[in-house]
Amino acid sequence: MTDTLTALPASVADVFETVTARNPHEPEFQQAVHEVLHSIAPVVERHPEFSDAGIVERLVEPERQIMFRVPWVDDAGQVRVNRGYRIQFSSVLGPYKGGLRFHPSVNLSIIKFLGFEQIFKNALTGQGIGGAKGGSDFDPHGRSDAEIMRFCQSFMSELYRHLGEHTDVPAGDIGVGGREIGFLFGQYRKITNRHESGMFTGKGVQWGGAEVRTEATGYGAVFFAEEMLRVRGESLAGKRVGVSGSGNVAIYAIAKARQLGAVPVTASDSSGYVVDDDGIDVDLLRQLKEVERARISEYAARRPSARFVERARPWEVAVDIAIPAATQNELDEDDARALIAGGVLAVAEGANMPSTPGAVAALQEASVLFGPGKAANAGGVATSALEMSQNASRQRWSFDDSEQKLREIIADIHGAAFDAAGRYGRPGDYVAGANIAGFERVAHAMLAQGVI
Ligand code: NDP
Ligand code: 2IT
Repeated sequence: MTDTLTALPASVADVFETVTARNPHEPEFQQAVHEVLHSIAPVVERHPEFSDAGIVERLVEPERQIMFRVPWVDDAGQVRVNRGYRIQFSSVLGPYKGGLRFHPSVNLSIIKFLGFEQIFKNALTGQGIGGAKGGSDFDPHGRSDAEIMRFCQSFMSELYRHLGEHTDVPAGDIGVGGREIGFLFGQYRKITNRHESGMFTGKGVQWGGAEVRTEATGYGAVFFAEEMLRVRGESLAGKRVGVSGSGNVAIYAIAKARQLGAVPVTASDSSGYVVDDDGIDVDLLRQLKEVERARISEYAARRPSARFVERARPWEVAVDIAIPAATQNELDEDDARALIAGGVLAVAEGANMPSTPGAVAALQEASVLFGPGKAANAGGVATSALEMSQNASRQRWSFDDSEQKLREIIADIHGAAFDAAGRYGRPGDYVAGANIAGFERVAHAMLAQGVI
């Protein structure tokens, strides 16, 4: 966490005090909870029945937390041990649903912040899915396919007992893409002796995966930006777009921005960023990142119009629209001020919690349209839910139909967030609106289902 958190209204301050006391070494989790509590305080004040039923107190405590050993053998024959996690946060609206992240920075705080965010994001999709997240501190970078397979098999050998199409349905996240999902799904199938397609989403389209799931998060973030711009009578055509990251979300945000007539000019990874005023070449980026698993500097080495800036973040490049799509807290207040100075109109978060609280405040004060991750990147999990329903009914939808459905879902989420912000006297504040709209759905369901 890079900023100090502001004081909260009395209606939610006690809950936050309990959260910090009970989870003292979890800054990212505290940051995510703080933002939601700040937004929903007026809702809690308007609904005394929520307080009577302990809705918020229950919501900030995961239903179940699973941590486990993941032993595996590397190519040199050495035994390695990682730690695995699955935080099953809320199942009030449906089976637990949320991705798995493999990255060396993974710890309990990171997985809990992601699982907490997922509750409200999934509620916003309106598709009957609960909130969860999991992963491991395993680093896939530089590992052979055989090592990745052995790790995934070991990870699933423990996690399988907690999963199932009606219980808990994982998907990808940082470090977990098509290759990892294949190995994880295969091991689940082997152990359980069931071809239970709907127990994992993001599967290959040849073996139960849905069209557009791969593209959905990035496409959805661009659609969300388009929706916000429309409110101001603007469009994407001709706009310069700054994207961070060069993984699943970033690649397909760049691709959709180009298709809609914008000019995506940056991409990055943990080593630095590239800027390409001719517009990022999507085919080259996909070849480098999806096939060769190369570093981003290689893009500039192969593309004359691009240059590589080492150990820096792309927010110093002037753009009209910014789409952070790498990781949490990657856009701080100084970055926000640089974007504002460069004339940014809108920020749509492709990643989860990429903007620090100070950055969000600076952008909103400058009247920059700000789409928070739980609304702007919900297209991924929404399309996961479409995959689950196709698996359950043994249907296959076309790419075009699926993309059209994604567009409609994003428009609905934008509408729900916009409307909730207006109802609570915060017009245009999509952070408040998304938190309130998601919370309302969860809180009413919790009230109806009793103290469990
Ligand atoms: P990928 O693993 O495909 O790509 C991650 C990208 O972000 C890589 O370019 C990576 O660079 C960079 N990155 C990761 N960690 C860091 C870091 N600590 N510092 C700098 N760069 C970093 O992941 P995704 O594209 O799937 O996920 C990106 C974000 O989007 C995450 O916040 C994720 O939670 C969120 N998200 C993903 C969804 C999905 O469907 N995949 C859905 C909704 C949100 P490097 O290779 O150098 O590490
Ligand atoms: O953060 C997210 O929403 C994801 N990583 C996708 C979750 C999912 O189950 O598709």
